[in-house]
Amino acid sequence: MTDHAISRRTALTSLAVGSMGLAACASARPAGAAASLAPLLTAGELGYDTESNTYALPDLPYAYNALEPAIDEQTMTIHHSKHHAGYVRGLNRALGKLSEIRDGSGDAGLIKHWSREVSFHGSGHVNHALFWLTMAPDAGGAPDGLLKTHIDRSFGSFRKFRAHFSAAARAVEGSGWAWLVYEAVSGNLLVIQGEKQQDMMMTGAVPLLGIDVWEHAYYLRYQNRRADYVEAWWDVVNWPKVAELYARILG
Ligand code: MN3
Repeated sequence: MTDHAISRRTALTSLAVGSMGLAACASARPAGAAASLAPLLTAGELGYDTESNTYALPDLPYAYNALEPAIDEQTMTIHHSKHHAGYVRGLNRALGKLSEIRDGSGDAGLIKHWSREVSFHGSGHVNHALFWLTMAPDAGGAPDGLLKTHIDRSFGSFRKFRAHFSAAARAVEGSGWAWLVYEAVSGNLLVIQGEKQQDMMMTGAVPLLGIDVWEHAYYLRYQNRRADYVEAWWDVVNWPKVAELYARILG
């Protein structure tokens, strides 16, 4: 181990996990890991229509009650049909307003506002599309194959990864997400926190798996008990889908 690696590991160990925004053990890029990033979700998975250049709310790949008891039917229904739909609507609206500004018919003074709207609603749309796809009924457990190998390499073990991820999710301040992301330069998998839909994200890092810890994601069933929601969520993580997304990134 190099001095650099030792000092990095020492620094990481000294961090309180609860306040950790970003951490991973040092490791070389895994064999086969591409340095450039391929698109993660497909146009179909994002409801993108080339003709109209707009996004539509993708259907859930399962019924609203399919993730019971971890996530209840009413929460899923409102979350998908109201909250997620709102992000899609907000993204299309903001893109339209920016198009009007380019055409000269819009209010150029609002370019900052609509740009921020694209960031927030666009991230909200992608985050939720990814969230639904990476959950499934009768799921959970642990990953296998290449993803398991790379989780072990980046975090020490699946158990350590899960503890780190759960602690990050519990500790998100206010509304946000905990993410498992792939960072192409190092080839490491990292756990990071996101606030709102896009704040505190890491440029170039590609999310593979995230948990929505906005109160709208759990409050009906769990009220203030976010930790219980996070624990139950592991039972519905769709590892085969996460592995599929990881394979897309590695190309
Ligand atoms: Mn949400």
